[in-house]
Parts: sequence; structure tokens; C-alpha cells
Amino acid sequence: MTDPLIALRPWQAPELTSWRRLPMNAVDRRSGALDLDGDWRFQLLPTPDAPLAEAWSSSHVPGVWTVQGTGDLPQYLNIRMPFPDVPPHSPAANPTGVYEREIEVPAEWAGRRIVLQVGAAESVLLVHVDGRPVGLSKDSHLAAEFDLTDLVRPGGRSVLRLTVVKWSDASHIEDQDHWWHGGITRSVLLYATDPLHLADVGVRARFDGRLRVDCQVRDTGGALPEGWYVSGDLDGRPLAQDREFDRLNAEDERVSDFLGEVRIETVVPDVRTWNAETPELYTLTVRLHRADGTVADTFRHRVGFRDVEIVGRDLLVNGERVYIRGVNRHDFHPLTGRTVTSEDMRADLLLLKRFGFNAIRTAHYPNDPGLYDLADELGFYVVDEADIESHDHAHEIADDPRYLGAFVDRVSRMVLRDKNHPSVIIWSLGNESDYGANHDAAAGWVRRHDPTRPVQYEGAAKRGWADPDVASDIACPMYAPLEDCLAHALSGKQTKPLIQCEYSHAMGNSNGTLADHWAAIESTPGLQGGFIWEFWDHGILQHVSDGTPVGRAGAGRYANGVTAPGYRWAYGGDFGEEHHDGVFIADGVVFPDRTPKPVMFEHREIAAPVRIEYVCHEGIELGNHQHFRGLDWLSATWELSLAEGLTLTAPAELPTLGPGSTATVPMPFELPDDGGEAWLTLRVTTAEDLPWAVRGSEVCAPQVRLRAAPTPTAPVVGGGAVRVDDDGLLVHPLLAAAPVLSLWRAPTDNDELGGMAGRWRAWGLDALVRTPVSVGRDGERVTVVAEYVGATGVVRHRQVFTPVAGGLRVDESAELPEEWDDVARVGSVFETVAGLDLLEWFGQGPWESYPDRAGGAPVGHHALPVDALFTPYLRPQESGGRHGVRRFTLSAADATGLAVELDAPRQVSVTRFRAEDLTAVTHHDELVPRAGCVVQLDAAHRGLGTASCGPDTFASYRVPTGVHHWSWTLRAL
Ligand code: IPT
Repeated sequence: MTDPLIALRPWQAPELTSWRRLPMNAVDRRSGALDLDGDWRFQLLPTPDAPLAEAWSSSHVPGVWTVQGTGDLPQYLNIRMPFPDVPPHSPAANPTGVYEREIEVPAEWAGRRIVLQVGAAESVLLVHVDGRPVGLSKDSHLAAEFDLTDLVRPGGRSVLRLTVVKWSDASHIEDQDHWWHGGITRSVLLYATDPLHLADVGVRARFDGRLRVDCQVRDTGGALPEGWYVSGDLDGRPLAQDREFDRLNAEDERVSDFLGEVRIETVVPDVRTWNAETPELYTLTVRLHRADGTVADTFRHRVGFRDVEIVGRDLLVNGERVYIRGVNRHDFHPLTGRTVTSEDMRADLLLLKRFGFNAIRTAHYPNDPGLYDLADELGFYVVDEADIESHDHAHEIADDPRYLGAFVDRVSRMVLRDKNHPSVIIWSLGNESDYGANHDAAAGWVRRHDPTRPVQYEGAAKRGWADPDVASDIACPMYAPLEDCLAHALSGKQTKPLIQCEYSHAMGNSNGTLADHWAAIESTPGLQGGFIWEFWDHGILQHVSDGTPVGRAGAGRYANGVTAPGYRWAYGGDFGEEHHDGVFIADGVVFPDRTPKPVMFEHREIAAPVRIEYVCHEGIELGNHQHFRGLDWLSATWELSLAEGLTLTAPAELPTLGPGSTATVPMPFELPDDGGEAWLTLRVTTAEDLPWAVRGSEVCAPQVRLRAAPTPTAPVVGGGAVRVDDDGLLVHPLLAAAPVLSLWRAPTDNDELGGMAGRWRAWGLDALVRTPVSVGRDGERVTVVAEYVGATGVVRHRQVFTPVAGGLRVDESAELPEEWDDVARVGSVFETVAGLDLLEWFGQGPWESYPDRAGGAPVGHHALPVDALFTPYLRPQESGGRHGVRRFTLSAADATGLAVELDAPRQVSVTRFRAEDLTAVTHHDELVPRAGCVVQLDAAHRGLGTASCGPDTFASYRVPTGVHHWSWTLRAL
């Protein structure tokens, strides 16, 4: 006989969102449950209705089978569906995982209600016990619960089977931009309650101390027993009891499952309120008692007292217009694919905290439940997003009544699960699904059920940022040009807070103009922040030899963003996918192993809680840029960096300063009279151990220039000879390749996807041919003119070499054809002999920085091994640059080497790779480092922008045509 769950063909029925699944609720049953995680018997069928084979293999739960050697592999696609079938259809070839294991039901569960919870399964879950159908569920990122009381025997054993169908009607609304997998991605557990149990508890804790707890009580045995009541306490202090309750449905004979409601209300005096800076939590315990006073069920939750409201065009938390310094976060892991542990999530959030983030959008589905506990505890504002993205068929689905139930189901189940988290401040209806009646239905449900939080949806907001009739209380665009945001805020027509749900696309070497965005946000009423796209580079650890995912055994095969030999970070196409979207999956602010990318250091500075406002006669004005707390959690040191190689430090006393206030402190140093460039930095660290950072962790390093560099004096000419060969190339004992003109950078992902690299290639900038034109000698001075011929133009490059004390000076100019009006760089490139492995420089650092991403790198004296300068973006590209470099040395262990002095702060990079080495490969395992250093000195270097998805860099960061001049001196150490 065909199994009824299979016979229904639920994978082709969008109206069928579940069958016999219990209602979602906010009662956490994780503690005290029977953990069913581990290795399960497993087989992967080619279709859901294929017969089971004799042989079983095994699969780890929770986990996706696509990284567990089953032959079905991950596939990365952004917008396009992985199959051509239109909604609600799915392909006939439909991998279906059958998971089976014995469960032993504890004998002491006799008489209790026994519930199975499957944390998450994608995309259709069918449940059987001992061959009998139990129920089914869709909604791949939320738990499904089923009542097994009548199907299992306490003290006995049963066979539990979970069948997971990979493709379904639901796949069309789970078309998010990440890897497609199949499997059970969150824990499976079995728990028992008393038949009389808490079906749900809803908590509202307000900023003024008002607390309201709504308890829903059920008894599976039939009518609720007489005399039950509920008690509660907050941090052990009893709350007023309320024995009154309403019986819902009591008159309705058809209902066997009676529902009672009881409300506890109280006011907590002198309440410590919750916000992302000081996330104060109280433990609320609610007990459900039988008439004799014994406890039938308990609910425990950490509660935060806070208010969220929109007033005018401001989103207020506890009455404060907070900035949203957010990031979009997926549940991702480079070994497991999707399954994350609580330690993984804590590590994510600690890192975000340390780098100044205060908000998370759970792109694009409800994240693992543990994330919200951590966000409450550590302090994050969360935009909780429902599991709805129908990107490829957005227009058809948004108004398709067959999907109406699924939309309301997914949004409402998220709200029911997460409603008690203070961290959740906004509900999101999903992502990239056009806008239709199905969204309005879901928004209507939320607004009725939870009027305490705003609703947002980008697809609705797009219809008009100020439109009062769309299902979005927030104007939450993605990748809107800054000028559009500013124009809206200044138009007088803004009615809603403007918080970009996605901005500053972090693909490869990116996030240009982030500091400009924040300068605008912080100076423009109406702009309140946004969520960077995204946290993770989703590289999956892969064996280079056979292309298989390494899976859970891969720990220790990577460090600092780099994979060990024989391994690599796989991106789209690396698993042999015919259709894929390549490296677009690697667009996070951290590497797949969570190593922060350089942009994180800039973000940390942008979010600095304390800043130097200005320096004047009276001293230095400091400002507290937080919303809720003083500076007492911080300690600081002053640092004075002098061009002459000296760095002085002095202890700093941070003033007692309320949020938003400023105070003037005395200048800690007497400026030496040498007239040289001088920079004052306030190095700010944590004054105590915090939940997210040990004492002494760096928080920010605001900096101000005290004295500009004097105009350079002309170096003393003479004292040596310049050797130039017949081709006009400099010959120097420390150089393996002479300085030549450089106009090409290995295209960044932004350069490629934004179309710039294509233009540069069309101009022939990647293959310029140098032809010497003349070599002229004038006393000790040698002038070399060369032409660099491209496909559509010629650059005339002139180098004047002049011997100076201890070395030589190079004065250069390059004249670009008019058409080449936006190139990657204009500068010199040369290569050193091997062995010069340490770079010391005076300029911005120590992190990588570029003209439009230079904010987090203070000017000072920095030193790093050459190998540590390069950033291993997943697809090799321009990397390793340092902005504002005035001079540097490259030295060997014996302190020999070379010194370069630049005429002005310039963009410099020192790596082991030529631009063409990086251009030629697609993954790091293909790169062979050169023994010497490749040194690039740029007269001008194009900003990075974010054009892989969003605005390009501003005109002011582009490299114009015309004549560029630069000069530098080279000396031996
Ligand atoms: C937008 C998506 O919401 C997000 O999931 C991701 O794909 C991001 O862009 C780019 O990485 S959609 C895009 C077509 C604007």
C-alpha cells in the first residue's frame, strides 16, 4: 500500500504547509529533552517515491547530506532556481534522504505527552514512527513538532523515520542567495510534558518596568482540570499570582484540546532596561500548577525591558534614536554547510561586538534559535526575517493564492517562536519576493498579533519609501545610492525611518565609501544606518584532489582565512554545478573561518564609542557617541606619532561623559619643535572583562593630525651614479625587476562585475607593451622616456633618475590618453631580490587600506612580515594595499635592504604576486608566491566601491585621465 504521506505528493502542493504539526510556540523545550542527534541510518533515494534499498549508509544529524559523501553535492545559485520547473512544480529527479533510528522512550515518561521536535529540515519533512505516518512539515528554517504520545510506548523502542525531500513547491519560496543543500540542519529531540502544559507564553516587558506575561495552557487529556493556576518569578522574586483565567473554546464541543489563558501583570520598580549597549536581562520563570500546587510545567526565559517605536521618521529604542550598525547573517559553516553550534554563533557575535556592530538581519530566514538567546545576552538589535524568498518567480508567487497559506504560515511561525526576545526589534516579511497580496496578508497577521514591533519588507518599501499603504513601516532599500538616501532625507517627504536592509556589498576587496556613508548617516536626520551585506564568505572547505567537500572532519585544515595545502575554499561551480553563480557567494566581512577582513577594522573605527571631536587651544574635545552609557567601561592611552620615527605614549583619563555629550581634556604632550608631521591617537581598550571581550581589547583608535608634513626639501643631489640599461630600465643591486609604469590591478570582484575590468581589458591595460623612446643623460641625471601601447591608446611615461645621497631619486610622469578616463592605478611597479621579508612603514596601517576604505587605519609606524600583508580574498584579486604611505623600508634579517621615501602619502603595496599572477588564477591553491617582493607605488589608485552589487565608488576616488606626476627616492639600508 502506498504510504499516505507519499501519496499526497506534498512536494507539489503549496497549499499543504503542514499536516498534524503542532502549533509553533515560544516555550523552549531544549533542556531536559532526549537528544536524538548523532549518526542515523541513511539512504538517499533518487525520488521521494522510489523504493527503499536494502543497504543503509549513515548520516550525521544535524547536518546536510550534500557535504557527507552521498554523491549529491552543494550547488550555489543566487536568483535562478536550480531546476526549470515553474512554481509550484519541482523536478522528477528529486533527491530524498531517508533517516532512520531507534528511539528508546524513557519508562518514566508513562502518562506524559511525548513530542518530537525536528529543528529544521529542507525542504519537506515527512515523519513516520514504526511505519505509521505521523505528520509533515515545510518551512526549512523553523522547527516542526509532532505529538507522538499515542504512537510510542514509554519503556519501549520505536523506529523513527524522517524523510526529507529536497525539492518542492516550497523551494520556490526558499530561493535565497546561498548554497542549496538537503538534510536536517538543526537538532532533533524528543521531550515529554505533563498532559497539562504551557502551550505558549508571551512576554511583554516595557521600558518603564511594566511586565505582562500571557500564558496559554492546554491539557491533552480533554477539558482543563479544575483549579490549575500559574505562578511566576523574576530573578527569584515572586510575581503577583493571578488565579483568574478565561477558558477559550470551552463551549465548543468539537474541541477536545481545551485552551486556557492567564495573564500576569506587574510593574518592576527601578527596572534595569535592555538595549544593545547594556543588555540587562532578568530571568522570568513561569510555573503551571495543578490544583494541589504541584508543578505541571515550567517556562524559563531571559527577559529584557525595552520599547521599540517609530516616532516621525525615527526608529526609537527606549526613546533613543539609535544607529543601526548592522550586518546580514546566514547560518553558515565551512565544514557543515548550514549547521551551527551555539559556540559557533557565540563566536560570530563576539566578533561582531568587537568590531562595533550592534544589529543583525537574519538573512533570509529565521536563524538558529540559539542566535536570539545570544543576541539578547550580548546586545544586538535583530531584524528577524521570515523564510520567504521567491526571487526567480517573485512576480508570480506574491499574488498566487496557492502560496497564501505558506506566506502567513512562515511569517506567523517566526513571530510565534521569537516574540519574547528583546533583541528582536523588527519583523521582516522576507526577501526579494516582489510584493503582493500574500505579503499584505502576512503583515496583517503580524500587526494584529504583535503591535509592539514594526514590520519591514524591502519589496514593499520599494513601491515608495514614504508610501503609507505598503507593508513596511521602515524605508529599507537595498544598495540605494547614498545620494538617493540623502535626497529623500532632505526632501521633506520622508515619513519612515530609512535603514538600508542591505548595503556595502562585501564581495572580495570591497566596502569602499563605507566611511562616507556613515559620515552622511550621522549628519543627516532621517538616516539611521543599515545592514552590510553580509557576514560570511560562504566558502566550503574542499579537497583539491577530487573536489569533494571535506565535511566535519576538516577542522584544523585552515587558519587566518587560508586553507592548508591540498584544500581550498570552494565557491559556486567548484562542485561541478552546471548552473552556478560563481564567487558571488563569497561576499562577507569575514572569511569562511571567521577571520575578519580588513573592512572590519574600518567598521570598528566608524562605530567608535568615543571620538576626538577637535583639537583647540584649550585641549582636545572628546565626544561620547553611544546612546545609553558612559565611558566608564573604557580605558585609554594617548599616543603621539612623529614622522621622525618616534611614538610617545601617555596615560589618558577619560572624562565622565553621558551619551551624546562632549568634554575637553588637556593636551597630553608638548609637541617637539622639529616641525615634522605629528599625529595624536587615542588608543581605547576595554577597562574590564566583558562578556564579549577581555580587559584590554582594542575598541577604537580615533586619531587627529596635529601638524602637517612640511614641504619636502630637495634632496642633496650627487654622490653616486645611476645605471640604466639600453632599454632605459634601472639597474640596481636590490631590484630584481626595474620600476616600470603600472596601470593594471588584478580586477577586484567589484571591478569585474561593475564592468570596469571589461573596459580596462578593452583598452588593453592588462597587456600594455613598453617601448623605450629615449634615454638621455644630463650630467648625473638620466631621463628615460617610454611609450606603453594599449589597444586604444598610448601612454607616454617619463622617468628622471637623479643620484642623491645614499641612493637615487625617481621623478615620474605619465600622460594618459583622453579616453582612459577611469583606470585602476597610475604608478610604478618594481621587484626586489629575495630575502627582504619585513616591511616597515610610516603611513596608514597596520591593516590593508584603500583610498575609499582607509578610515580604520591610523597613521603611524607599522611593521609586518611581507607574507602577512596580502589578504587572501577567495578569488585572487588586488589585495594588500596600504594607503597614505610616506616612506617604508624592506629589510632582511641582517637589517640590509632598501628604503623608499615618497613625495606625498601614496598607495603602496608589497606582496609576493604580480598583478598578472593574481589575474590569471581563480583560487589560492593555484598561486605560487615569488621569492622577492612585488612593490607597487601609486601616484593614484582607484577606490574599491561596491559595484559587484550596488554603487560604484565616488567620482572623487576614481583615477582621471591627464598627466600624473610622482616621485620617490630609493636608498640602500
Ligand atoms: C540581494 C539579496 O537580497 C541578497 O540575498 C544577496 O543576493 C545580495 O543581493 C547580493 O549578494 S539581491 C540583489 C539582486 C540586489
